[in-house]
Amino acid sequence: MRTLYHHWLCPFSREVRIVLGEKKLAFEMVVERVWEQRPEFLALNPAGEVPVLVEPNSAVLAHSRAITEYLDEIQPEPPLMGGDPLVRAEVRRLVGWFDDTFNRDVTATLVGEKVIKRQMNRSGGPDSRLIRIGYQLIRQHLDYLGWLTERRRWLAGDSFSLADIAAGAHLSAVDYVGDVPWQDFPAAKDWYARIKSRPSFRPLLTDHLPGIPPPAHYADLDF
Ligand SMILES: N[C@@H](CCC(=O)N[C@@H](CS)C(=O)NCC(=O)O)C(=O)O
Repeated sequence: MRTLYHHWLCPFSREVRIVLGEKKLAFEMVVERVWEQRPEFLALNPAGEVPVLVEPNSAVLAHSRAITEYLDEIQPEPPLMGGDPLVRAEVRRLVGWFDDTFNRDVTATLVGEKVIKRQMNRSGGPDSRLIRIGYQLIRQHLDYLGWLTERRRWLAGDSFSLADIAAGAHLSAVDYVGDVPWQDFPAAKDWYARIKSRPSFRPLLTDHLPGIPPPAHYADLDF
């Protein structure tokens, strides 16, 4: 069996879960408390980060981009990278945008400060200055997302791709903590409604972290 080491609100792990769902590849999940730095886990990934995917033949893959592109190569249907080199470059740019820029500006500040810090029992409460910055910056990102979807059917062009998956994974983690001002950004909201209704996305909507329930609209397709 294929095994994914993950953490519930880790956007990078969520990307891999969605890709496995799109590709209809069966897998089991193991929650890894990365902050414990278990020697057995460090032996799988010396970076000490989730996601890590262990294949049925025991091959070990680490890093979300390495894993998602690998899965797209071994299971080409449905294609998630685009066939044209220019489209592939745009898919990669946008995956980088969400995994690097959006993550730094929004996911790491809102989800990181409010939930992950608490789970890791790190000293000190959430940094309210960082959270305020996250609230400001998410508005710019939602504006950009809406701008893209008003010009293209999906984020990188005509087809659903890893770019939509990366954006959906990050936004779903932020939505779990109730911090996405969807009502002010109707174009981004329309795009997210389409993402939410995909079967590959449904399992994420049933996630419930012990002691940290999601807001009511989190799993609602008509939010
Ligand atoms: N660039 C990596 C980032 C993965 C990452 O940051 N994972 C976080 C959880 S979302 C982690 O495992 N952090 C471990 C730690 O901070 O000790 C990827 O795309 O896979």
